[in-house]
Amino acid sequence: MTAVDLEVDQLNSSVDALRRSLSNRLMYGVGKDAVAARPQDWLHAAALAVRDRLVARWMSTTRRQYEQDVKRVYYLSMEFLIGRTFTNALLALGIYEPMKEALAGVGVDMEALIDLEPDAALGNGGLGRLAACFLDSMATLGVPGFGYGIRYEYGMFRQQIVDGEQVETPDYWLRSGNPWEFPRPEIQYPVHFGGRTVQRDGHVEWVDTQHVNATAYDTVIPGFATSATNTLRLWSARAPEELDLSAFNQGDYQRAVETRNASENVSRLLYPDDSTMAGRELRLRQEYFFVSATMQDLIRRYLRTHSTFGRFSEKVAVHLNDTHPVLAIPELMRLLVDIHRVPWDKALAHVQQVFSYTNHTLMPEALETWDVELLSRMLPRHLEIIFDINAEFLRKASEGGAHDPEMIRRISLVDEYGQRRVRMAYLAIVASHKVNGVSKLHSQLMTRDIFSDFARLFPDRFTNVTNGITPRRWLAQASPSLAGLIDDAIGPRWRADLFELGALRKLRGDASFEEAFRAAKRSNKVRLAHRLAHHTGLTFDPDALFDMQVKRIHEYKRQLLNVLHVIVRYNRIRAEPQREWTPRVVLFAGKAASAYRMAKTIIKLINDVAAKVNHDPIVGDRLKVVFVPNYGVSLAELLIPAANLSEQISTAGTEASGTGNMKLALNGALTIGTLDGANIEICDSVGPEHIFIFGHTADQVDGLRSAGYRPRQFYEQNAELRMALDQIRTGFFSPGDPARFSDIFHTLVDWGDHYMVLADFAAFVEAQEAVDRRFVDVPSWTASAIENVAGMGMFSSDRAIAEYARDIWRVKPVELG
Ligand code: 26V
Repeated sequence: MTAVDLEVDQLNSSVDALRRSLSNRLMYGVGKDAVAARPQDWLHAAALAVRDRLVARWMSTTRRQYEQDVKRVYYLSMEFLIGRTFTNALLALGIYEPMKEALAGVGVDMEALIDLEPDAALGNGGLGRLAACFLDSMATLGVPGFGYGIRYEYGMFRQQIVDGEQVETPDYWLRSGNPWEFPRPEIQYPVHFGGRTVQRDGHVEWVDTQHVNATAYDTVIPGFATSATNTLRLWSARAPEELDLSAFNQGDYQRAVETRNASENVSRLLYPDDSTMAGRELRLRQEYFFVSATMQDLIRRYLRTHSTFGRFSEKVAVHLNDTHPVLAIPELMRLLVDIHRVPWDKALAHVQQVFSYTNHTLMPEALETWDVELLSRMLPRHLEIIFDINAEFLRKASEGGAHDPEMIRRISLVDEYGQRRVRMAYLAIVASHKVNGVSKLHSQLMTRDIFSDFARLFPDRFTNVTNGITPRRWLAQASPSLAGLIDDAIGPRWRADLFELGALRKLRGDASFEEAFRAAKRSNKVRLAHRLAHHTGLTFDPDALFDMQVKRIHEYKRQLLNVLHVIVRYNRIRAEPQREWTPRVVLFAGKAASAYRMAKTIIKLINDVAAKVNHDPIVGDRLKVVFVPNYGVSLAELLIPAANLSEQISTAGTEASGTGNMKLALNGALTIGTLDGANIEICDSVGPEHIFIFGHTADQVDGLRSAGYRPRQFYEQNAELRMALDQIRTGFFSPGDPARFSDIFHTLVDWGDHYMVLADFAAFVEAQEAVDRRFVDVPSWTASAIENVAGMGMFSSDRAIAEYARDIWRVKPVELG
């Protein structure tokens, strides 16, 4: 490597310079003449022109980090739900308008191009989107952070609705190439599987393995209004050159190629299930694949500037986004002890100082455990290391007073009841210095319930960092109308300091601001109504209340509670069509895990109810129900700014935080919600008079459950509820197949109603009536909507990342000078 300074063109971002870049990139980057260029080609050229402008910043940030020998954060996540990059990058660089003009100058409409970009949908839901918001905030704050994950060829499936049912189609998002990534074929690490361990000269060797290579693809993550950038490095599997040469030499060319393909399957697809721990072998391979490459890469980077591991924990922080990357712990131990010959005790001390872990769910069925037998076949050395960590942990725990054998069995990293399994969350806790939940309530419940033994053993280890969202994507980008209005009112600084939104409170009672606020909101509703009209054939009154529940379909999120209210409202309108009704459009969107039967039945029910309601002439514009297909980041950017009401109605104690709740409130929707997850903190921030809270609290849920919950009593005692449930049971919404929804009925009425839908039903309907009354009081609703926006300061992911940086990672921003 030589160290001369490159003589490169300094790229400015005037309209003229951008227009030249567009032409250059179309011709030299895409290889097309203007006469032959399709819109796709222009998008590609425009993306390259933008990327060029990020690269200079990227190089200089990386140099600075290197010169200052900064502590780096490695954010390990199986999922990064990035969405589109084009607009985001334009806004970060402050060149949205000049680029629009430059494109217009070559005869291209930028708005049309924007919609051609496929989403990078490398995640299921909240956990993956949180990782993407965190990357944005780390870059914006100048925190030297690297995202590490998998470059799935197939992201989250596309959802179509056919006859009211979810149909999944593969999402081959790389079809037209990905202009944002830099392939790094020279950065490649072998990742081994299988084999056995042997002792040699007092050291363990892992031998007779098979391996696949992990190769790096880098994406620049720009910070907003700063020249700081970070890197997202995603690994892709490549079969080693020599793989199955033996078959090749025997003339079996096809088998050789097939074996190569099979070994590359490890980075083929994102598992689209965020509800159950499915326990698939390929999933475990994925988890090990990406953490092994990542640990090798970070050690290489550390050793470029250090000759011993003495300062390892001063320079490295590794964050585990849930347990999916937990194998990074035994992998780092293996690399330190077996390869770099660091003594076990020192290595374990390093590991405990560098690792931290975020838990994202209390649901037992989503907590990862892996079969010991499977681990012993796939990763025998790692299993030994886990056993050794466990033995040491249990020895210390019993020295510290945990003598009770029942307690030892409970806290063991290995579940010995039945088939032996490794409890990945326990491994994460034992080997990390900090463990956090994602909202105040979640962090409390985590230490009170699922991790209570560990919270007693390591009280200082547990903490809370309430989630946040990036205001750049979720307000500036998603709602230019509202963002522009806020700029006019209080200036543009809220983008980098969301607490600035508090200044909107000064405009309380300012009639012209309130009027403009309503107009901005209305324009977003019109924008959405246009798109929906296009593919539903229905028309929507933009002055109706837009009521939204947009999130994964899960029983605990209680889309069923929402549907029951819709049915009751429908019955009421039919019973008294002459009464004044507050017109509503109830929107649902979300994907169901492909194997989650009940979630899929819920989608079908929503669509059957929608068909009935929307075509009932008595109802007219007073109630419309829509299931918008294929929820994802880009659709969320269209839906959320158009919402008046945000449905956050999970059973208290089940939603770890929620982040959709924050996105909707930031866009001026009022929340109807339970005291669950971050709803509680949203209520504290905006004030109880600006939110509709209903239902059992987490403690009351526990109380009801232990007192013996009898859902049938609610069914029997509430006539409207009974009518709605009977309509579901008897085929009122599915006359061609009357038994279609009988399982829904029985789940709620006879089989225990685990998520206590019926227990919260009456309170929910009452809260919805309060919503109706408020909405028609236009000044009062507007004032509350503005209070919601004004109160969202603390829900910026910048605040969350600042807390992680200070309390958990102990890193400082890079100095850009
Ligand atoms: C779970 C699982 C289970 C095992 C294997 C595959 C897999 C993949 C994804 C998940 C995700 C479940 C955890 C999750 O997304 N939690 C959500 O995290 C958000 C960010 O902290 C939070 O706002 C949501 O409340 C929480 O449900």
